[in-house]
Amino acid sequence: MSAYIVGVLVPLVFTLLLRNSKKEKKRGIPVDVGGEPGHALRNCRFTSLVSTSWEGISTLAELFEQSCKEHGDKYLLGTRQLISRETEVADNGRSFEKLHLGEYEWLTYGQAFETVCNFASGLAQLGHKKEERVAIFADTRAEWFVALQGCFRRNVTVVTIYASLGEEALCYSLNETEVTTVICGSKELKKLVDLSGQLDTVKHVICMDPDIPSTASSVEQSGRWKITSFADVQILGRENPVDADYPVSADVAVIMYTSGSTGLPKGVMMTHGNVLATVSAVMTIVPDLGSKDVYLAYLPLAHVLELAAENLIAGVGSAIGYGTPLTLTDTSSKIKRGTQGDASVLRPTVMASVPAILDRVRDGVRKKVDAKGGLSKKLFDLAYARRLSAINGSWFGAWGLEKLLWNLLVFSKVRAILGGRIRFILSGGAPLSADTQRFINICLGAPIGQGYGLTETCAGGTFSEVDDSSVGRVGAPLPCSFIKLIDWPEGGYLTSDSPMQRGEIVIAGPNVTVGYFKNEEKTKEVYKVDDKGMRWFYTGDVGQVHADGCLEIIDRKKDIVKLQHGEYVSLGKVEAALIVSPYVDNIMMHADPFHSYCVALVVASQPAVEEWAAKQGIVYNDFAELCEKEETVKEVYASIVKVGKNARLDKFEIPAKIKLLSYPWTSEAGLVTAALKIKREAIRKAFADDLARLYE
Ligand SMILES: *[C@@H]1O[C@H](CO)[C@@H](O)[C@H](O)[C@H]1NC(C)=O
Ligand SMILES: *[C@@H]1O[C@H](CO)[C@@H](O)[C@H](O)[C@H]1NC(C)=O
Ligand SMILES: *[C@@H]1O[C@H](CO)[C@@H](O)[C@H](O)[C@H]1NC(C)=O
Ligand SMILES: CC(=O)N[C@H]1CO[C@H](CO)[C@@H](O)[C@@H]1O
Repeated sequence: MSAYIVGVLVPLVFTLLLRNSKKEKKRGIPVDVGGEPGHALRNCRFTSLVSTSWEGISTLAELFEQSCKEHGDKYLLGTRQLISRETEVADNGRSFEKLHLGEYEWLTYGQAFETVCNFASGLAQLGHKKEERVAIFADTRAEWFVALQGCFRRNVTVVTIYASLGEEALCYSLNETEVTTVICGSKELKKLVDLSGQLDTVKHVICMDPDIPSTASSVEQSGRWKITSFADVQILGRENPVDADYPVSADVAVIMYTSGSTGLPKGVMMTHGNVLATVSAVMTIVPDLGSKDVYLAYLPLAHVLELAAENLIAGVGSAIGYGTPLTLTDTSSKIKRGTQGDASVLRPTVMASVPAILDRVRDGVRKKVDAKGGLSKKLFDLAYARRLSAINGSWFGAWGLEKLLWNLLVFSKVRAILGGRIRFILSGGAPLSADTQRFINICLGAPIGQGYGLTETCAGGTFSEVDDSSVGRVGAPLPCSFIKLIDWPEGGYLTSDSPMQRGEIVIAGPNVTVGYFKNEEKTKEVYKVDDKGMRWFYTGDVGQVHADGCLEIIDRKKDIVKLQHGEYVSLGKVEAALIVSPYVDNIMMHADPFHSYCVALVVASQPAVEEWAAKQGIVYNDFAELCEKEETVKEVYASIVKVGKNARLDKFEIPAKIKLLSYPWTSEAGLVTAALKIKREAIRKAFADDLARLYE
C-alpha cells in the first residue's frame, strides 16, 4: 500500500472516530455539594478536587527546590543582552526609544537556585524580619522571579502591585500591608522617591538595576531608606548564608492588589496551597508540558495568570525567557528596525496571553495581508476559508496533504511572527472574542486554552480543553474547582432555565483564596463557607452551562463593565447622567469587554424632538421616520455628549454611537420593571441587531 493512501486513510478514520467521540464528549458533570442550592459541576476526569500534582509537595518553595535539584543543568531563566539603546526621531519630530537586543543569556536551574538562596540570605542580612512584608514593584523580569522565590524560601509574604494602579493606590497598598522592603527597578524607584513622604513603613529598597537614580540619594541621606542594589544583596547573602525557613501550605504567599471596580484597591491573600492548586490544575491541561518547552514571559507578574504560569513552568523543568510587550515581535514598537524581537530569538513553544495582545497580533496580520493585496491576499483568504470549514466539520482540510500545503504556502509566515514553534497559548484575564480565537487557531495552528478565573479564586475556575474547537465559551471546571450556578431572580437568570441552566457563578476548591487583606466586611460579602467547610467565592458573573458541561459567560451581575483596555464603565451611573438631556426619554448604555468604547440605545422624547424638528422645518410622515433621520440622530447625540461632558464623564464613558428609538419601553413589553427600571437583558435581546450594528 502506498504511503499516500495510508496518509489519507489513517487521518480519515482517525477524524471520524474523533468526531464521533467529540459529539458525546462530556467535559463537566454534575456534582453533589453543600452550600446554597444550585447547579454544580466538576471536571469529568477528576472525581475529587486536585490540590497538588506533586507527591509530598504542598508549597511553592518546595516545588521550586525539588525542580531545581531535578533539572540542575537545564536552562531556567533567560534574559536578553542589551546591545544598545538608541533614540529614533520620527518625521513629526517625536522621538522614540529603540532597543537593540541580543541573544538570551541563561541561568540553569542549579544557578538559579543558588541565586535564590543568596537573595534569601541577603534579605535576612539586610535586617528584613520574616514576619515583615516585602513588595515587588517592577516589570516582569528574571530578578522578579528570583526575589519571589527568595521570599518564599524564608516564609516572607510578597505584596504585588499592578503597575497601572496609580500613585494613590500604590501608597495605599504599601501602607496597608506595612511593607518594610520594596524591590523595584530604577524606573519604579524614581516614582517611589517622589512619594517618599507618604511611605512611612518602608525601610529598605532593593534596586534591580545597577543605575540607582541620583534623586534617590537625598532620601537615603535623610536616613529614612537604605538603598541596596540587587547584586549587593546577592553578595551579602553569599558571604553570610542563612538557613531556609519554609512556609506551610496555609501560609500566605502573596497579597495581590487589584483595582476595585470602585474606590480603593483590594489585596487578595493567596496561600501557597491556593497557588499550588491552580498550578497543578493547569498542568493537567497543557498537553505534555516538560523540559523541552520554552515559555515566553512578558505579562505582568503582578497578575495571577503570569505568576501561576511561571511557577508551573519552573516546576516542570521548562525554560522561561523574558521579554516585554513592546519588544515581542520584530515589528514591535521598541525594537530597532532590522533587529529581532523576543519571540524570534527565543522561539517559544508555549505562551500566556491576554485578549488585547492577541487582538493586536490578529490586526497586524490582517493589515499586512491587505497591504500586500493581489495574489497573496487571495491565497490567504482561500487558505483561511478552507481551514475554517475544516474546523467546522469537513474533515479533508484538517488533516493530511492539504493542511501541509497551506502551512507551507501561507501559515508558516504567520507562525514565524511568534518564532514558529508555538504549540499552546494560554489566554486569560478577559474573554477572548470568537473571531480572534478562530483567527489565532487557524493562522498559528496552535490551540488556545482559554481560562476563566479571578484573582480571588487564584485564577482557578474553568478552562477550555485543547480538543475543544468551539469558540465563545470558557470550558469546563478546572480539576481544582467546583463551579456552581445559583439563581439570580432579580436579573432573570434561573437554574431552571432551558435549554441551558443559567445563574450567578460561584466557585469553590482549594484554589479559593482566604479573602481580602484587612477587609473582613468585604470578605464576608463575597466569600461564604458552607456546612461542609468548603469556601465559595461569589463572582458576580452570570453564566450558562452547555450540554457538555462547559460554561459560557453571559452577563455581569453588577452593571459595571470592564472595557477592552481595562476601564470600568458603570452603566447605571452613565445612564443617570445622560438621561438629563431633554431629548432622552429613556436610555440603556451597552458596553462589552471586546470593545474599547460603549454605545447606547436611546428612546427619544417625542415632544422635545418634534419641537426641534418643527423649528428646523423638517418634514416627515411619522415620528419613527423622524427618528431614523441622520440629522435627528446627530442633534440628539450632540446633546448627549454635552450633558455627558457637563456631568464630567470620562471620554470612554460617553457612548461612541447611539441608536434612536421612537417607541417607549414598557413593562407590558417586559423591557422595564414595574418600578420602571430598565431590564438590561430583555432590552439587549430585543435590540440585539441594533446593538450589533452600532459596533460595526
Ligand atoms: C510563616 O509566617 C507567618 C507570618 O509571619 C507565620 O504566622 C507562620 O507561622 C509562619 N509559618 C511557619 C511554618 O513558620
Ligand atoms: C497608613 O496607615 C495608617 C494605619 O495603619 C494610617 O493611620 C495612616 O493614615 C496611613 N497613611 C497613609 C499615607 O495612608
Ligand atoms: C462555521 O460554523 C459556524 C457555526 O457553527 C457558522 O456560523 C459559520 O458560518 C461556519 N463557517 C463556515 C465557513 O462554514
Ligand atoms: C483555604 C480553603 O478554602 N481551603 C479549602 C479548599 O478546599 C478544600 C476542599 O477540597 C476545603 O476542605 C478547604 O477548606
